[in-house]
Amino acid sequence: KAIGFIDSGVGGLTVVKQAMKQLPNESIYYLGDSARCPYGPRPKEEVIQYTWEMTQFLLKKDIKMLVIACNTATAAALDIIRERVDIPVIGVINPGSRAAIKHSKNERIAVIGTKGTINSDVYKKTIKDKDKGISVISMSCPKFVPLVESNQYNGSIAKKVVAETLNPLLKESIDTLILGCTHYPLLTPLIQNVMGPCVTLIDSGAETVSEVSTLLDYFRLAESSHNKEASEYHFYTTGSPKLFSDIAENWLGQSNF
Ligand code: DGN
Repeated sequence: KAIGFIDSGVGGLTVVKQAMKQLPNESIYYLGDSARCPYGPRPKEEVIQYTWEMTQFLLKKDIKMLVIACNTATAAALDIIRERVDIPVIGVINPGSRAAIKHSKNERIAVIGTKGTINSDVYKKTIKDKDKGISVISMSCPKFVPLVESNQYNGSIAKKVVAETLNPLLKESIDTLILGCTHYPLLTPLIQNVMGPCVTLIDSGAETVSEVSTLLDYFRLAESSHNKEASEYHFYTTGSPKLFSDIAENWLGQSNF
């Protein structure tokens, strides 16, 4: 059985990339809802409905675990999806928050994400819940996702947009920045360049996959290494297959999408 990953578009591929690296014996089903991306500005009820529709699609593939590889969908729908299905469901917000707390030395963390994620205040609540002393500065970056979805994430326009958007964060003396949207790791070189080498970027994908790995062991769902050759990857998009495969090939370094 495979692990299912869902996202509003190509962003969840940043989590899949970590899964391919950390869990090479596991098969993957991925669904990206690029036709309805971005989810960020949509009302919560709509995000819940779309997340449920994606979940139902992957349940038909007989998955053993579901990763909501989208912060906006995690913020809106994680609890509801968990109630509705009988397989383990993992979101990206808790693992990212934990990693940020672990890394920050000066206890000043910023989180960037979509309007939906930032307005929900979920990162602030999750971090404060674990450590009240930490300051959390939040900022939405609505221009970032369209750059990634249109495969323009490393050109000169992206460079300018990232520099202008993140400029207000430079005066905040943060030492840790959570990439609170799974699309943002594709912009990592540009974001790191603006923030400087003293700021650690947290990509919740890697942390999320560590959590997936622990849960696979706990529920005795992990595939054995004998299955390594048998691991299969299946990708679906509601949007343009060509655009999806261009981005996926480039990002995952594999062909045949
Ligand atoms: N990748 C999604 C996230 O992590 O929030 C959001 C993309 C979007 O729909 N704007």
